[in-house]
Amino acid sequence: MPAMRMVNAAPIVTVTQAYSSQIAVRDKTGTYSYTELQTRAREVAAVLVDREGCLRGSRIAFMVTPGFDYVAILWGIWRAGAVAVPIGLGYPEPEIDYILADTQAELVISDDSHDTPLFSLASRRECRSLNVKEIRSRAQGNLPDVGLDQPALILYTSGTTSKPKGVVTSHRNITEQIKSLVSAWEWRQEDKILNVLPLHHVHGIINIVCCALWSGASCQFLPGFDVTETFRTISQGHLTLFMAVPTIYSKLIAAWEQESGKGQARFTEACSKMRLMVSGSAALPVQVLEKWRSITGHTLLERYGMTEIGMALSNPLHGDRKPGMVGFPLPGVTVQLSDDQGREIQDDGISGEIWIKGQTVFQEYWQRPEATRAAFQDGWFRTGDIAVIEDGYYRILGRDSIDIIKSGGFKVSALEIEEVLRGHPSIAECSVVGIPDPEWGERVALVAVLQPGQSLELNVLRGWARTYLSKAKIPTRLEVVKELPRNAMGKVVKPEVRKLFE
Ligand code: MCA
Ligand code: AMP
Repeated sequence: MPAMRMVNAAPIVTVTQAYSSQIAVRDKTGTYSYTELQTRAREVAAVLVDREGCLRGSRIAFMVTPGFDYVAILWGIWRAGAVAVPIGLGYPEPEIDYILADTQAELVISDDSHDTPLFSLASRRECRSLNVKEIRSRAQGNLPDVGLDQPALILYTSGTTSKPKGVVTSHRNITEQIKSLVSAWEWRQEDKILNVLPLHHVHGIINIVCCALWSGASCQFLPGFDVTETFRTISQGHLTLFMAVPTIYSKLIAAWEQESGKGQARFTEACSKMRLMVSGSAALPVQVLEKWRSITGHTLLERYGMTEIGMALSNPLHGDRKPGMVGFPLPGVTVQLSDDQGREIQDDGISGEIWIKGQTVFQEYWQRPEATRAAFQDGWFRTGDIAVIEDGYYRILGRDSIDIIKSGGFKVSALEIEEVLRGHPSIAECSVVGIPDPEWGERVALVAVLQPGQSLELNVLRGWARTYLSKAKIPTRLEVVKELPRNAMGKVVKPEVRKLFE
């Protein structure tokens, strides 16, 4: 086995040493230069190594508000040689606990806004806790070298199994994902981007934060998405780039429509000054693309990606962006459409599964060798997404599994939701499907057979589910039926379940 290539620090950390006094991060606490970010990240790493000793490969889970502290913690974890596990900030206790247990996290880090219930869950697992405030040190101790093929990040993604899987990417994977996008979208030092996305997914972490910082650009953070605040910040007119999921564009369109003529004009002018606006994580409805173009003059650049592979396909920065299409392979990414025998489809107009190869592709599912093996064939990662090529552009047609739902840009598993909802005292049997929705892409819809003598209101169910499921997984539609549609084998027929909502 060849020796792992070692570097002084993760490439994203090293590259930015050149940018010293430029503004790296703006958040509600202030404005921070690259030097300040480097210093704080080193401080975080020094404290971690000092307290914990050798951290190579240790999983450190964290819940920190997007902003300067978040980036410093992420980089500090990487400088200390550990593996970063960002947890969704709105997650209910069982979802947090699942990640702590699955990663066997050795340490959790949090700010004041998120230490409850994280620290108590951690202590039950004999996992140590650290508040961002406690990280104050003048320690200048030696930090370890970092192997490029060392695991860097574990992000949780839902799939066709009932529980989410940890997707492990190395420093090399992350570096290649960043380089591909920086080159394709011509990121530059003058860029200013706003992040409103959650930072436990590739879209926010890699496409926005890491690409901006790799390029010496500046990244402004809102603590989370808030349509009024996002509208106001964009309207200030200082941004050059914006990236979001289709649901956010829909919400901004609705906000624009509510504005006075003056407010509309200011927003329109601010957007028209930007150089690029990108949509991804879910299919961008053509009506949203067209409405956005009529408001801002921008044809949104739609691209396609996945947690396991970063970004794979993109409409061009220069050239025709085709509505309903996701463009063509990004630099460094090899893509093929495969038929069900695993043969490459050569002809335009014939659909197949998207298969991906390249150094952007993840290493493995955390501690799931079987799932990892099943995800690859002949060295290709099988995405499960079905597409067709038309005039050289890929068009996504859907997924091979009805149990995967994309809602608000979050991927959720119908099986995971069903398992939780079967625990509701009024529910005897249930089936969950995604139904198309113009705002959310898909909505989570529940069909339930009730226990004898029971009744069930959607609002009551939603209130109950909040304890166990994050927002995107909680059903917003409910049909109560006498029995679930089943085939001769007794299996629930999900297309029939979907029809109940038509
Ligand atoms: C929230 N609500 C929903 C949903 N989510 N209703 C239906 N479907 C949903 N999915 C409800 C809440 O329960 C609440 O209702 C109300 O909407 C407001 O909730 P809130 O969370 O405040 O909504 P929001 O802030 O407006 O959130 C919408 C959002 C969010 C900003 C679009 O979903 C989001 O951040 N999405 C981005 C996800 C993302 O980054 N994906 C990237 C992963 P009530 O008021 O009744 O309680 S994919 C990826 O990384 C790959 C690689 C890729 O290709 O990019
Ligand atoms: P995730 O697992 O959360 O990383 O979500 C990845 C999935 O989002 C992909 O497998 C696709 O199904 C979907 N996706 C991402 N971008 C697009 C897009 N532009 N159009 C349609 N689906 C997309």
